[in-house]
Amino acid sequence: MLGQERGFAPAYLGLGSNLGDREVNLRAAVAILGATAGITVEGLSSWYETTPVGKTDQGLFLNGVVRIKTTLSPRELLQCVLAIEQRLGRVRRERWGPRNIDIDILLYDALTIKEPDLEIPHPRLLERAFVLVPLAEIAPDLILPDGRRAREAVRGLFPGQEVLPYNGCRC
Ligand code: X6L
Ligand code: MG
Ligand code: MG
Repeated sequence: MLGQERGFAPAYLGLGSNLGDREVNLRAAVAILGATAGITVEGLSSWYETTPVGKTDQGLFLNGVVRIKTTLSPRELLQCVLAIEQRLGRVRRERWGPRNIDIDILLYDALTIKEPDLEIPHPRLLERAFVLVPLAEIAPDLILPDGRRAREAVRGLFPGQEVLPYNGCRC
């Protein structure tokens, strides 16, 4: 391939919601991603109900991970996920506070980017059970930034961070 041309790059996105109908919010984000030019959804984890990390006095999250292939550059992909958050009505109130939808770029091919508003791989990927568990579900052999496979990274993880399979709302 020549010059800037990249073809389809694999990327992994983390999804999270702890406001409103969490499952509807996550599904809407996946649907919009799949309908976006330059993005193909290749895989989707189960949903996991997870205890909040960082700011702990808020509702339980639903988290999941989606695998895409994309012709968008990392920066175009960032613009795209921010636009999807906007379209789904995300309002940024306090830092680390409750949100109806959060879409984070976890990995983009083998790229490393360190810019103020865009860090890939996601800088806290390896510390977050709510990201690693769904990632390991859909990509157990994926090599992480520390050289381990995803399936290795989830073992013996953070006793404090609960990540439970979500079987749907029974109300
Ligand atoms: C010390 C200080 C240790 C801060 C950890 C961790 C901060 C995670 C922010 C931290 C710290 C975050 C989600 C969440 C958030 C989510 C669950 C964040 C940003 N997003 N908890 N907390 N799922 N379970 O998607 O990730 S806020
Ligand atoms: Mg996040
Ligand atoms: Mg985010």
